[in-house]
Amino acid sequence: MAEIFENPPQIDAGYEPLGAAELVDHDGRSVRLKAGSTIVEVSALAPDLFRVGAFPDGSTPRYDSEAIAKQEWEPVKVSMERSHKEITLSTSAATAHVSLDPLRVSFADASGRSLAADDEELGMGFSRRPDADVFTQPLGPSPRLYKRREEGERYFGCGERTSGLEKTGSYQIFWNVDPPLGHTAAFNNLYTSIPFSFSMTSGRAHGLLFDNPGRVEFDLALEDEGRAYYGAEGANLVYYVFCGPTPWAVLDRYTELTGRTPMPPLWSLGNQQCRYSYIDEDEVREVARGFRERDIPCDVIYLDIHYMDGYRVFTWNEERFPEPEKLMSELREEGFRIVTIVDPGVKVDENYPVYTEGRERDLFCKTGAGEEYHNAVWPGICAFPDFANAETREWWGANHSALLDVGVAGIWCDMNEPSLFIPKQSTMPGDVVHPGGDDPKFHAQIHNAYGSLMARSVREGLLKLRPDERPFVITRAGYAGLQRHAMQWTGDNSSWWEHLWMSMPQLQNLGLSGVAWAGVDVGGFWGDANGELLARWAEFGAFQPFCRNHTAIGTRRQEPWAFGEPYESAYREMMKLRQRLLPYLYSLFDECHRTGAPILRPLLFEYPEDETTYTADDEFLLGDALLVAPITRPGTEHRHVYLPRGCWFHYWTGERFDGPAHILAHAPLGQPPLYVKANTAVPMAPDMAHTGEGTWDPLTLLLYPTAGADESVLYEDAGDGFDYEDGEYARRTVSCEEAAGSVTVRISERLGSFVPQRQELRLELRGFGSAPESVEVNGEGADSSYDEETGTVIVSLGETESVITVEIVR
Ligand code: MIG
Repeated sequence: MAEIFENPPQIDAGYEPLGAAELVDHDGRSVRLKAGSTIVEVSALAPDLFRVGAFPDGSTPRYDSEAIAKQEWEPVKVSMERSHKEITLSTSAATAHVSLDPLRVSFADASGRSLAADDEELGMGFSRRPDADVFTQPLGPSPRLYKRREEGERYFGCGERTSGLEKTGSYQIFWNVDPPLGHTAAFNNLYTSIPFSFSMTSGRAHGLLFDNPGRVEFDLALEDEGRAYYGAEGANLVYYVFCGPTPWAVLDRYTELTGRTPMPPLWSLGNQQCRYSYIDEDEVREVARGFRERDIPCDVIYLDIHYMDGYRVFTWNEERFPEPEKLMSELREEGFRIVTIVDPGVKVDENYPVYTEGRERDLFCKTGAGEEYHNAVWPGICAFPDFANAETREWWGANHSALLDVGVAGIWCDMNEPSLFIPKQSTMPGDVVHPGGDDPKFHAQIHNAYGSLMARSVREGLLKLRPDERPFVITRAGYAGLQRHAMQWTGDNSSWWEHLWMSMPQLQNLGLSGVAWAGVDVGGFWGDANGELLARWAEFGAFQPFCRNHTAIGTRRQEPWAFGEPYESAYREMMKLRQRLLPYLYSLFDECHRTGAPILRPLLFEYPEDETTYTADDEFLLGDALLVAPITRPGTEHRHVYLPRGCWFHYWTGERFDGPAHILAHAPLGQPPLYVKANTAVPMAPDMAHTGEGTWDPLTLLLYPTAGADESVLYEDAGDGFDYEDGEYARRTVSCEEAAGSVTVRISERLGSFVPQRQELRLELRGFGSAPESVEVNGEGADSSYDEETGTVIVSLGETESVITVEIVR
């Protein structure tokens, strides 16, 4: 694995930038040029989205890719201008400048700001030196792209990474591996590769997706170099530029191109518990009982590899799990669902139908000599499905009936980099062949897509097996666009304080790279946690889009109660808070599903004009209403918190802060620094042991009114199934405005045909110094109360579909 530690020289001897070009063709959105033997196409796909493709063998442009969900774009109004030196393509929002001699491409947004401009000298082109030292087969000319770093440009994104939020000046490798234990800053690539750089330049955002599922490298521009490098080993050069200028606009367009996060089943947002492994039925029952007896919310328990018969996928170990169906239906009564792990390796075993069928139908990867490719993983010698083949994906998906038929609720895709045992923690050699039906490829050409293709096959399979349920698929490996198929967890972190901190930049950069539905193992996987670390981790984990506690074989127990008090109580309170926040979290998933906006988001996403946020990677926003700043050091109850502009209220004490401000927060165990933005309603459910225990009745809208105005959105639907796609949802906007001591809360009419089953909608208005003078609902006297001790006004409302206006005079 030595190559992941070495940064190869940026400009290799075989590199030749493209020279002079001439126009050969154009249509309503594209120009096609020829530079030497290379065909280059520049297209406006949408007003703020351009695509550039360069095809060195002069072939017809091709853009099919596992990353791309949308190939056909609506017509876009483009005006083309042409001189002997330059062609420009202008939309209502941006311009592509194509200068012809030499061929260089640059972009500008509507304000004229230059972005993603080719480096004058190095531009784009191909290196014709075969990279024979990395792969045994030459992959043809290697694409290289050099972009100017604009003054003040800072880089983020890049998907799942180690280290901090900002990536400026770093060298990023995109090559999916099962990395060595530690996940330290000494290397940056992990299990998933998203070759997408997200830039901020003086408050304005843009992005660049370098679409190549083979090995990709970025050099994100040291200041003195003034340029960024994007390169791959072989294949055509294809990239997309998202002109922004807001972070919202970049993510919206990026996820329109690469696909949006599907709506999750509500149960999968509940607390989840895992261990490698809960070894048999008794242990699973005992863990489930542990949650209910201790009143700690939990919805899901995982079965890791020991549930299988000799690690054969799609089988059950009859000694450990003699009656899986009974187990799962009993657990279901208690509000637990079971998710099982599935690895890609299929044991080579003549008496194992999954293997013999895959072999007979020719669905496995091959060696260059045409033999079935074998390597060792948990089951021993295995064959590996060729997920690039649609027939394989269908077959693999259908095999999940063995799990779903007995009641498994979701599927956990592991080891899908793929990770192999020979040599230890290696991956497939680049010259393994994916026959791919009739489109054979070397593994090196599609390596980073293997995990996504597996996840895709599982999602599609689950949709066929249970068409009325939203699939729950969790994956370790993937490529750009993986959010369409699965949610991502960040693999084998360690029970270290450093990894508790790193979870934040990791999830924030994933969110900036389209993967909003993600989470890290709470408590850490490798090594032993301790009570304080585990409880502090829960204080962070409760706010993740995905909240699962997991730990490795041979480590100390890590269930919430493993270390006794006071840690157990702190863990309980955090999971109760998460459970109560589900209406808020679910509303954020709806927003993400429609717009690509991250759920757990960096401050810069909301406050791009504030450059202090660019390095604030030990705190984050959940939606726009909650700011969380977890404690990530042992033995400390205080930390620095940066609050951006606006007015913030400390959730536990009600103390008010006016940002921008640097403050010292006090955070005793069980009370992580959590701030609520003024005038932004946070919808909250009642206490429940699991998501299915009851309806959200009453639904509380938590609000801290203050002079000014803001609003938020409440989204509800059945929590599973697809009726929401036919309008069966309920969406309303809650605005809150205060002027001259008078607070107006307006709950808009309910959009959509879903009718929430509840009696009461409750306003909880905090931060009152004394009982309000008057409270009126729709102009009439209201059912309200005031709690002197907490300064809280409670207004009880009925659930109606029409507008509700509440007026409170302080
Ligand atoms: O070689 O299935 O990241 O979560 O518990 C280790 C056993 C394989 C790696 C996963 C981890 C899982 C473990 N797996």
